[in-house]
Amino acid sequence: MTTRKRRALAALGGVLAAGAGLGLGELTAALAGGTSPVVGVGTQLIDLAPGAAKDFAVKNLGTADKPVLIGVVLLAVTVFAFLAGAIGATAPRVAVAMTALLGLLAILAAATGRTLATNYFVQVLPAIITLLVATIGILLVLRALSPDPFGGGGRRKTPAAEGTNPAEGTSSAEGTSPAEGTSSGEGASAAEAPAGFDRRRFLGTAMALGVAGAGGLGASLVLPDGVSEATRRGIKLPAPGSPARVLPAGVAAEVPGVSRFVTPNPSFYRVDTLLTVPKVDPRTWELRIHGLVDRELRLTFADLLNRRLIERDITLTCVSNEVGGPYVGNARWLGVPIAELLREAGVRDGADAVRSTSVDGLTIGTPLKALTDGRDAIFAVGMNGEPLPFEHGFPVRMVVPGLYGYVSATKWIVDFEVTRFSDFSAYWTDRGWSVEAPIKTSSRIDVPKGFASIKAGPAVAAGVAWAQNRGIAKVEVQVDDGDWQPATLAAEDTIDTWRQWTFRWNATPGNHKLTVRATDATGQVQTADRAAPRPNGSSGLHNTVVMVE
Ligand SMILES: Nc1nc2c(c(=O)[nH]1)N[C@H]1C(S)=C(S)[C@@H](COP(=O)(O)O)O[C@H]1N2
Ligand SMILES: [Mo]
Repeated sequence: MTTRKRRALAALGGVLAAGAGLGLGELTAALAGGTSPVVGVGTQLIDLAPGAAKDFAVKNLGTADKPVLIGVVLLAVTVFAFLAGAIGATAPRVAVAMTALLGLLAILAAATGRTLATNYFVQVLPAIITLLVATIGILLVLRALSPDPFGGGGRRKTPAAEGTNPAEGTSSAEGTSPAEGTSSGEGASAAEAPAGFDRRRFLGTAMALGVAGAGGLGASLVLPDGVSEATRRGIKLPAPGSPARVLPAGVAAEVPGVSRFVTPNPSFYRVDTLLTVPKVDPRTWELRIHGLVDRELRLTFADLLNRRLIERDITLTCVSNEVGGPYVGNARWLGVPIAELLREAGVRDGADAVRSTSVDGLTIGTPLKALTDGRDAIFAVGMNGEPLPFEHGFPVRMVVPGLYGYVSATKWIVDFEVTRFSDFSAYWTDRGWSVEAPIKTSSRIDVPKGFASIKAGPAVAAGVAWAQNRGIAKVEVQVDDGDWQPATLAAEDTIDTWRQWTFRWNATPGNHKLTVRATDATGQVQTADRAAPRPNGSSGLHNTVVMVE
């Protein structure tokens, strides 16, 4: 067999060996828990990525950032394993080392990644399986290609085959490779021997690895992970002790194209750092409230449901939202007032912050004041009349009116520690975002869409404005460089919800620019100063250009 052919087969074998390692590693993760090798490495990439890269992903990939990242990890592994195998055709030790390195990286990612897994061994077990299977796999592949891969037989080839094949230009250097030192003495005597390729053995090995890889991956995908959607749907939420206000008539600007006043769950924006959505079992879920408190509290999901629940309409906003952007949504939340639990726990003097942690180990820091100053900060169990969707933090998340999500809205929460800001730093603040981040007064034009063409004559623009925990008092629109003119405000639901507005104007032919600005109920006018989302939220005025015919 030519070196070229052996290289191709070895490369294929390298990919199959890595695939088998990943497949059985993923299967182990699905069966025993622990960190999935692919997700573990991907999550580390997210955590290590420079802020700018992350901002780019949030902005340009949106929710697709997660499948894209998993795809990138799989592609990188495939390319690396392909190279490892190809190199292995002539330098088997390098191939084994490279393959083992893949496993080691997965172990490293699992061992150092964010996690709350209490059993450290279980956490790294899937990656250990990946390492063992992939390494044994590549050894089997090399054995099938040559009965004695490390003894020198692995690189036996007839001088004729080597010399005449132009595609093997690089092979001239191979004999001098330090990895093959032992083989050089045997080269000549073995030259006329066949390469030792055992076709049946190779096919058998390749098939076994392929089945392990595809089977393991397939099974890990179909195995139920965590609790099922049926279980979630089956949860009956109690009626609130304090219902949300009945939506006042006229909260919605009746203009086609304006955001719905209540954002339906399936279209509610989603921002988090997770590659796979946790499916936490509410039967075993527990929230620990501790730290600078007189009494530590431990609450089960049933404990929460048995308490007095309040229902509130609250608009959530992401700090990453650009001016005019989509990362804002309004929902009807059901939950337990955080202030009541803090009172029961008894907050000690000196505390000024809460560090909350999600099931995957992500931390969020929230000012204690925002949880105790009378606003409706809750541990939410319901969203728009159903248990929280998995994507939005099932079974329990925090919702705090007036603060950006990254400093308040911990999804899949499991730990709540009363502490001091000076004693910790949270996930996002470690990455250059502000420690405290109240939501900036903002407004957005929903219709007309940018560069829409409309007919000359009476026209209407409409959109939303928000200044949670303060309320919107006024919205104004400017046509081109004209005066600021008042828009008509839709009815206010609460100061914690966005408010819709409409603006009627007389459109004259030509291109026109509409600009919007809001004033909150404290009298603060939305600033025209442009700021990027980092470090504490975008600012500037949203405008849109329309073509009037
Ligand atoms: N566990 C966890 N909670 C989280 C996040 C996260 O990455 N992990 N992201 C936060 C951010 S940045 C925002 S804006 C909100 C978004 O909530 P949503 O996805 O339900 O809209 O969740 C917050 N809670
Ligand atoms: Mo966010």
